[in-house]
Amino acid sequence: SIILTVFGCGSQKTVETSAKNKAEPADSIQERRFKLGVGLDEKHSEGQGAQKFKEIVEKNSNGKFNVSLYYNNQLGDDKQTIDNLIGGTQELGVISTSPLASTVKEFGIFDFPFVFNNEQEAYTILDGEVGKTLLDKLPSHGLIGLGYWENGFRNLTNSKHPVSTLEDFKGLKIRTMPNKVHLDVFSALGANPTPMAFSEVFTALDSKTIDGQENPLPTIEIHKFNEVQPYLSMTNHVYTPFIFMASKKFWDGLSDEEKKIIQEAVIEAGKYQRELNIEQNKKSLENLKAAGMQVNEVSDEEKEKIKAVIKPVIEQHSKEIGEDLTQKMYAEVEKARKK
Ligand code: TK8
Repeated sequence: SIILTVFGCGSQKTVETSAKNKAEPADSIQERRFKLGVGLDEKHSEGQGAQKFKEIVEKNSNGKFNVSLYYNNQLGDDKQTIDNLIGGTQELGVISTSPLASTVKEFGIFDFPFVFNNEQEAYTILDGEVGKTLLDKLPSHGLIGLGYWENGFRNLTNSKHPVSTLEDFKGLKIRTMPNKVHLDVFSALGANPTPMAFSEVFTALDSKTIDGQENPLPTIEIHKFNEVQPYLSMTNHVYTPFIFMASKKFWDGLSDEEKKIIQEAVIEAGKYQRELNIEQNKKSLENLKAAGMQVNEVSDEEKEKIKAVIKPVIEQHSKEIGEDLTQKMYAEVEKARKK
């Protein structure tokens, strides 16, 4: 940027102009290399979305930006990613919103079970006012929220028995994400929840340290959980968003034009990622069945029992997070349903 020396009021001040005031706009895109880390495999829609992001950003910066992609938590698990971004050792990352709730508690509203009936409802809330309110809470923590991608509706797998009733949860040692709402929900169901980083789950399942885990179908298939988990229960108990974040330390050093290129690519690649994820979700169910997993549905009647048991847990968390925000989310879901 340009340093101007301003004379006035008898004092001499130095003013730094922002890049957008510069005479040559082309100069506001500099040659940059940055890292984007994602938790899941290259084959998963998250990995594919990251590739799409790289393509768009490199093209729209006329080749000035160079994005290095890291899959499978190579730069660290979700919690580590948050620290890396805050510290500025990693520029960009995609994680589930759930582990972010220990940094910004309001993200916990997306861990409330059975809020959304389908992906479209989730998009309305995430891309609307509620989603934006939450993104706006990140900069004061050294993070920039650029948009929501999709992890998706979670289903339960385990090695003991089919889970089709409330009773069936009792005593199951289930890995949860590091997140208070998830922990309390599975405790209320009578399970024995163990929070654990995603990268440790396969080994823990394989060695029977834990009985089960819950994740969207594409993760269960692509990360081969079916090889160590015979039972899949279609609980669809909660929708987990992915959040695409930047390090504030990195972001603050970018020109407006550079920020725009990255921001727009997050949204465009996100559209692609969400569509692909819905396709992968459908295909994964067929593939998991074909691979021999025993799949069962959970009846609406049992789901009502489950909801009743976890109701006090959600009420407690709503109070801690803030009733205004939770009420707003429910109101927006109702509005989306009426459309
Ligand atoms: C991957 C995680 C994963 C999440 C989990 O980094 O931890 O189970 O569902 O997708 O974000």
